[in-house]
Amino acid sequence: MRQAPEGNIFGRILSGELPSWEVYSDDQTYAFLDIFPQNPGHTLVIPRSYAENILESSEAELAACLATVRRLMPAITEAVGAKGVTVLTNTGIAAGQTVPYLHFHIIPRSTSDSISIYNPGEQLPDEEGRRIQGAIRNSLK
Ligand code: DGP
Repeated sequence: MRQAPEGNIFGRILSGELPSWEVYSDDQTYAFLDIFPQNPGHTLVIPRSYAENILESSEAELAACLATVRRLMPAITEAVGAKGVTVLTNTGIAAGQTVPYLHFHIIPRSTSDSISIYNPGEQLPDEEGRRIQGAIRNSLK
């Protein structure tokens, strides 16, 4: 089990040094309410074994996190009367990651809320699409 760097806020929550509104816990994951909820019921799921982000977590640890996310989604939805749920994880400061400890946001949604991290851009030109497609396929080799 990897330990979070000293002072890491979610590491301190996991160790019980800082309080949190725990909603679920098992031997691999821990889930608690976000202190700055975007909607009522906004929950964070973290692995007990430290990883800064999704890329540093093992497939087994990610599977455990997603199993917890999946388990909590209907419970949270029912609890707050949400109509939908957004699940996301920010990776890197540029993406809005403020806490360097892998966490999955579970954000209950309603059709009338104004949350949007998805702002569609201009339609992708065919040539640029082919260029990016080729670059990604090359990176995967
Ligand atoms: P992100 O921006 O993706 O790194 O999300 C970090 C989230 O963590 C953000 O929604 C606020 C939440 N958060 C930050 N500090 C605390 C804390 O001390 N307790 C709890 N419960 N949530 C926190």
